[in-house]
Amino acid sequence: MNLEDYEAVIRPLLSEKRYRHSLCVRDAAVLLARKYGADERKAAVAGILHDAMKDLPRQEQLARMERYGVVLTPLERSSPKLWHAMLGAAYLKNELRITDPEILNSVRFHTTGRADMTVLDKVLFVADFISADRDYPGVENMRAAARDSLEKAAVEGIVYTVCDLAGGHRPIHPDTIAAYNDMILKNPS
Ligand code: DGI
Ligand code: FE
Ligand code: FE
Repeated sequence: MNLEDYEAVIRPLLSEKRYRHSLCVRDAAVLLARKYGADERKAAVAGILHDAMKDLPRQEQLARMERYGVVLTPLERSSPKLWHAMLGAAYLKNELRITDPEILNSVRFHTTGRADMTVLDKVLFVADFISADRDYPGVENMRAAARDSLEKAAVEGIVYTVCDLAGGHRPIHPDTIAAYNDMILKNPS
């Protein structure tokens, strides 16, 4: 399938707002890939598709995870916002027949991060924070960090996520903790 086909695939799955978000993440991911040396086409595919399952009702997300053999830990079951990343990767593999492990992993870990993130993982992770549709306090700082260093921007992103989750007394996924520790150990400040 080409990129336009993937756009057509997600259009009926997503709200207008999230469809626009997906195209903005695609654009941001392609620019970051060009700047930091990831495969631009893989970045485009991952960007377009990363939230493909996000707007499905929870019951349908659960049903599809069952169908694709995605097994949830108790923490994952209790955090529905994590589902669309794991389910998204399984959907790309099972329905869209995408076999490239780099694309599948970047989608799978776009919400939590993970230890030893690849350049493509970080490209998608950071693109999701700085895409043109994002408008949160501090987004300009994230955009500036991303112009300066992909690592720095990824650290800022994971620190924000960990602080936000802990501040809200929400569970933090082991992959998020692993991403945080790995990045802090590699980028001491
Ligand atoms: O899908 P998007 O909204 O574009 O962005 P995303 O996939 O990064 O999802 C962000 C949401 O995921 C946000 O509400 C916080 C939640 N989240 C991220 N990491 C964790 C998490 N939730 C839990 N419980 N644990 C995590 O480690
Ligand atoms: Fe997402
Ligand atoms: Fe997103």
